Amino acid sequence: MCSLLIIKLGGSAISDKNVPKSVRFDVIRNVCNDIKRALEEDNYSFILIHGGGSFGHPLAKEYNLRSGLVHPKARIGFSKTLDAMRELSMIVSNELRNHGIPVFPIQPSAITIMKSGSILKMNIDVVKLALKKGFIPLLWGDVSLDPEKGCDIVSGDYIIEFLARELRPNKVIFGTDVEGIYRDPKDPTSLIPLIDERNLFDVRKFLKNTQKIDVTGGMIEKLNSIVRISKLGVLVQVISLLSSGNVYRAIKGEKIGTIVRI
Ligand code: IP8
Repeated sequence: MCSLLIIKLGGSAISDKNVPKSVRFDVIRNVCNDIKRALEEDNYSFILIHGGGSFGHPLAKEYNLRSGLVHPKARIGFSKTLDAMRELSMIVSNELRNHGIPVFPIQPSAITIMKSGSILKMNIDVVKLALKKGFIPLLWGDVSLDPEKGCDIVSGDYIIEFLARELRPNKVIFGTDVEGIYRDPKDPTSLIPLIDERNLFDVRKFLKNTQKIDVTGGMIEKLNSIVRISKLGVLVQVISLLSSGNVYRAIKGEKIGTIVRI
């Protein structure tokens, strides 16, 4: 049976969050090489999800899109953010295709409705059929409509959680700009190799004191999402995309970064 893996290309790894619309092509190309290599060796199915990075987050913040259609120019801001994310996804899909990977970009804002901060509906029929027909679906953190407050931001992590619930992948790999989850992000020796129910409470406590926040939450929000995925019985691994070969290693089951098994 062919394994299904969902891989997140974190926005802070594939772009520089401090420089608007900046792209780390070297990081994207490393990921492409790793996926290509794995596909040449084995019969994997992949779904790729990328984050907002310096394309989505600054605009989402500027127009306060998590609060709904409240900013005087919220609709313009929504539309700008949507297109900024399409720009980034075009860059990612171009690179994947240049590496011979049959990517199928699927715009989340066209298939998703959010309500009260979570996904109310997401039509993933095309994602499922694309997989069956040998494509690699690519989705991304995006804007979304909300029937009550008007709009919201659908984080790539929410999309992953939704897909994990529906498709029960063999593994979810979160590619970030750090080696994994740390007890203290300033201390490189404090990487946590395994999070399970024995240390989860402590890890949550450490992260509450040290996290960085973006419009869709910081590491603690990510950890909550990871824990929910892990509770479905899906193996989760958090790795850095900045070191080349890491995605390949994680696909192959090497114990790098942080493994979460609750
Ligand atoms: O970086 C956020 O996606 P994330 C998407 O996966 C936008 O949380 C538009 C800010």
